[in-house]
Amino acid sequence: MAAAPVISAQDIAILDTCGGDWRDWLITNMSAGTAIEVLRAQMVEAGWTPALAQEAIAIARRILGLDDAARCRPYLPPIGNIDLDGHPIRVSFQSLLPAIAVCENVLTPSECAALIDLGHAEGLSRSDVVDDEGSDSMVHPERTSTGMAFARRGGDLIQRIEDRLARLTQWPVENGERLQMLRYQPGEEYRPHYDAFYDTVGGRKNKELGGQRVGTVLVYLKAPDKGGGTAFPLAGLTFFPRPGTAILFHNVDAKNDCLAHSLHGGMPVEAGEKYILTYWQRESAF
Ligand code: PD2
Ligand code: ZN
Repeated sequence: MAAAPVISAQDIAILDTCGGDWRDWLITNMSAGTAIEVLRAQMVEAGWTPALAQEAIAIARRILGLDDAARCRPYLPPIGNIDLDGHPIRVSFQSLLPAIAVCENVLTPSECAALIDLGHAEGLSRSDVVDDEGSDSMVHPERTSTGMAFARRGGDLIQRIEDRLARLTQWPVENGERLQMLRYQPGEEYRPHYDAFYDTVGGRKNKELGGQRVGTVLVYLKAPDKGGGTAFPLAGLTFFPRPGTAILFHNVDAKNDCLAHSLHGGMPVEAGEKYILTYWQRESAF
């Protein structure tokens, strides 16, 4: 058994620098796997000096027994403007539990249209889900969209988008699954679910190569006329599709197990059509 961490009175005093509530806040969000840069930015904004925030973060990590590997997950940029080699992106929303960032203009209108055309040219079929019993995947009433998956590095457009999403999240492109394009017609939905693999026969089999699905990027390509929002029921959040806007979030806690608060779903489309690009990011290259 690992030795219990040694926590001194001085450590506790540092955690309580800005009042006792910060200790719970830090431990809760760190257990949930929130990226350290995000925690640090919030603390500094609330009045912590950067040095003390860094020390408090290190103490909380020691209390939770987190090693360096536990910290690794896709970066979620804080609210503000980003320039990715001349491509401007606006981060307009951020939450901590689960860690979510909403980024506008991740794809341009012409990229959205080109992806839809390319997806259709390759052909759509009924979407599937992971089979927890062991076979690879299965059609299930919880996911009624149609869709397809683009080959990794499959052409200039796909490469450019994979590279942009990898740069935005500072997560290796080799860890990304194939980009999937999904189409939802009226009545179609993806009921609330987790993107992370469970500890089941099927989940463990999927993790053999590439490990856990630590992050998800959803990019809206076309908005429906009504319905079709992406909901996080345990966080009380719903995002409505806007073409080009991406929702980035973490699926796992600090130990890379499925994070309860990451429960999310695509609400039924009520009128029109919704198109979305899904990019699941793994723990390691595969
Ligand atoms: O289409 C959506 O809004 C949606 C919601 C939840 C897509 C996914 N999950 C997914 O593809 O994982
Ligand atoms: Zn999902």
